[in-house]
Amino acid sequence: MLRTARALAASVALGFGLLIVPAASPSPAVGVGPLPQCRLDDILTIPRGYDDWSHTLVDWILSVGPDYKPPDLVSISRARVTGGGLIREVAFDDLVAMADAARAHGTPLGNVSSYRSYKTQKALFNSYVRGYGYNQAINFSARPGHSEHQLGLTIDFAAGGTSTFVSETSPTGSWLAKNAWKYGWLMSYPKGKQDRTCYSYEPWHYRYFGRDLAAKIHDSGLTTREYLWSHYTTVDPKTGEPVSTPSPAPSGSNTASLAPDVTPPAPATPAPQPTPTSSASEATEAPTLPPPAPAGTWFGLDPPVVAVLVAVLVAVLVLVGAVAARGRSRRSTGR
Ligand code: DAL
Ligand code: ZN
Repeated sequence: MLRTARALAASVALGFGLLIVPAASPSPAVGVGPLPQCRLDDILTIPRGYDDWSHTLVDWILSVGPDYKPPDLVSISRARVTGGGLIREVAFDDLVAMADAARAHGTPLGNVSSYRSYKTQKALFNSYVRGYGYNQAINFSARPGHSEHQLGLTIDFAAGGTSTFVSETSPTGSWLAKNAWKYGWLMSYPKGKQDRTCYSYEPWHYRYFGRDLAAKIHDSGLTTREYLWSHYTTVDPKTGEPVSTPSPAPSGSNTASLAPDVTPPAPATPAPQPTPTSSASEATEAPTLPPPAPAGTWFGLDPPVVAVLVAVLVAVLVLVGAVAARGRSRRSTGR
């Protein structure tokens, strides 16, 4: 019995031990830099005109607001990328070129999720909050208004014909990591850079910048967030006030093409909000998928849950072994 108790304690300890386990670049304004710390806020980003697409920044702090909906969304399947969904027409030709090159290499592209409206992002974020809790969800899902998917310039890639996010070790993910920048696309949340991007590693999430700007960002070695803050973003990250720009304003940053102005929503609170349902067309074009297994989870389960499951499993195995051994010992002693 003592042996069984010891084995049980060991198995529980083992369980918990596992816990350890081709658009021209816009003329640069002078971005406000230095890079602000990751902080949850709801400041309207500047610039955010629909013509400012290549240098509009959304992150933990900056939002495009609920009414931002790009006017030129087109179907991704026309680029012979599987999975449906929508992308801005400004990104379409380079998506076709990249998809053709990927196919020629033997690694055709698929789309898991692309344009998402404010409403769809809100439903998605809230579903993650329900599944993982607010403090985890903010590391891998943008709050509504803060997602690059709402810009209509972003694709979460899969291998063609599948709906599983690529990893950088998969043939398709590795091809993208090496070549996407040549076609104007960059991975927004690379490995080991969460202190700068605010989000955990997403080897499938690529945003379009146009070939010129993507090449500059790629060559700089900076993350896209760092580059945009230091070169183009002209809003004070604390006050939300515009910051004056001594050099020529970025192209298209005049008010004529400014996306709808909105009152910034109230600062985020940890309380999850009720989930609205997506419209049928959004559901078709930008399906809300079951939560992926974000970095730091095992098969979609939180580490503490996995640890407890493993501990229970090991304990059951030990108990079964102990009972069997006892039965054998009784038989051998004739009792
Ligand atoms: N997963 C990224 C951060 C998004 O929700 O836009
Ligand atoms: Zn994404």
